[in-house]
Amino acid sequence: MPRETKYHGEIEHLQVMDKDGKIDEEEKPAISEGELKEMYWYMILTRKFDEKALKLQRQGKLGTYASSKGQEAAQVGPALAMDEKDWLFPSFREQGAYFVRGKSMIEFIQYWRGDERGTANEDRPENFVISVPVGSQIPHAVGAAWAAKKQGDNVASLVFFGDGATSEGDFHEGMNFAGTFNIPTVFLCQNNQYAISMPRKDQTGSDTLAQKALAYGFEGIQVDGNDVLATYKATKDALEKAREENKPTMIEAVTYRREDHTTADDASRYRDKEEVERWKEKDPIKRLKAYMMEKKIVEKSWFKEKAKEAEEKVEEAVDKADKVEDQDIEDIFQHHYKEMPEEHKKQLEELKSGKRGGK
Ligand SMILES: Cc1ncc(C[n+]2csc(CCOP(=O)(O)OP(=O)(O)O)c2C)c(N)n1
Repeated sequence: MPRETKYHGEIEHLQVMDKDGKIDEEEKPAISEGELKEMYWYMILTRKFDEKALKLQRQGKLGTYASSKGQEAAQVGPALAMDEKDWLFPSFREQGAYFVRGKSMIEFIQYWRGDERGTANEDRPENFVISVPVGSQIPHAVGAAWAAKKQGDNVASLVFFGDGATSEGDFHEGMNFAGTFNIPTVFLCQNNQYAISMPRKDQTGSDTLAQKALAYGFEGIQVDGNDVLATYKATKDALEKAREENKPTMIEAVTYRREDHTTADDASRYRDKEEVERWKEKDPIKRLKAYMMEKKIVEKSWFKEKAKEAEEKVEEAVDKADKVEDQDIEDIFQHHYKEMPEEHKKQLEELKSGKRGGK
């Protein structure tokens, strides 16, 4: 006799807006025209930043960079659904979410130039630092939400990670803890179809990634990750449930990484152009534009103006980042230990004396 489970193995797939911008009115979240404009603005800003960052990297003016092209809706929608005091735990590809949360582009450029001051978040600790180790931010997000719950703060944490991270122990530990102890965390998996060169189908035998939540005793939902209304709605609902009922949720945002994994990668070696072209058709920015045009929310010229404004903002940030003074060499040794170990002191002295290079 098969044992009945709570979810009967079914995973909901939410789409509010199709690839042509047509809306399912029943699923549409309560959202104002101003909020729609905000969504568009952050998506176009993220796209323009991305384009510029790739150029800077090619010119040798930025270190490695992980593009978010095509994933803007999967980042901007959830970030806009958050309350100011909710905790954000990004990985390394969430510029869209960061910009919504007020992270400056200047700091972001600094970070990708290897300047750790770019991660400074003393003024907004709820915007956690970038996590490059895959999945390590997941237990952090659960821990922060657990602490918040114990303190009686009515906040939730939201953690971004990729499809590849679902194979990491940290993912399973975080999910298990959240399910067991009713932790208010929203697990937002951007399934962008690849973990560097590894396609999603080779990552796991599960039909969906969202269904992994069921094994941990909480809800998993799949959304069209290129539909900003769907990502917004699913995240808003999940965050409310987290804050009000202390229940975690996993959201799988199905999307596509249109560029290389990072600037150190060449995706043409493992996927064909046709696939990339197919996903281009589902562009998240194009579809929101189509919807806004159809509903006559703005004039056609508005989109051009916003694109131009975004380009100007990005250029301005690059100019300012170029003028930031180099960091002090001692900064390399900060934040590791409360007290600097002898070996580090020795290395610092050597650096200062020029024996090891540096300034
Ligand atoms: C613990 C760990 N293992 C391996 C790596 C090398 N690495 C960097 S990104 C990446 C793939 C991540 O794929 P995914 O989680 O799907 O996120 P995406 O890059 O697609 O956004 C790997 C294996 C790493 N940074 N950390």
